[in-house]
Amino acid sequence: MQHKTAAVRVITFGTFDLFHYGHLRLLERARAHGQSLIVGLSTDELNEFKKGRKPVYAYPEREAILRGLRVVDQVFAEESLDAKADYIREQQADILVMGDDWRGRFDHLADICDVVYLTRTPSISTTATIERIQS
Ligand code: C2G
Repeated sequence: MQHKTAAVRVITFGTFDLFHYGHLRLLERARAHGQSLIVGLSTDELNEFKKGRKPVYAYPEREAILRGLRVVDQVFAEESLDAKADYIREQQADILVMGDDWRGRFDHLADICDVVYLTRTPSISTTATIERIQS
């Protein structure tokens, strides 16, 4: 896809709860696809819907962590999994980047932006970390 503007805007989505190395690598690699990175941060309610539990860190804390990162330029609330096309248009994003646990799930958005799936960092996840601490 041709990008008309020089500054390519990358968008990604997630909860980023118990922020870890896999999250950082995903954001760094996403940012490397353009000149700015916008994160659609799942609300606490959306995470409960996705994963069946409240995030450990509430939205304002997760948002503050992301805003503190050099690679993140903008953060907004992702309230629905099905509103990606609207969010992409609103944010004027050129490329959607997601971890490859979502491979194929967003291919239908390829008519409004490029869609890129990145390999997940192995052996680390929020769920595994919660389980490890509990046991
Ligand atoms: N991730 C990764 N490596 C890991 C763990 C996570 O690359 N070891 C990536 C995920 O693939 C995702 C991002 O980090 O792209 C954020 O992960 P989550 O917070 O688990 O996000 P998720 O629940 O997949 O939310 O609309 C889609 C969702 O909101 C995505």
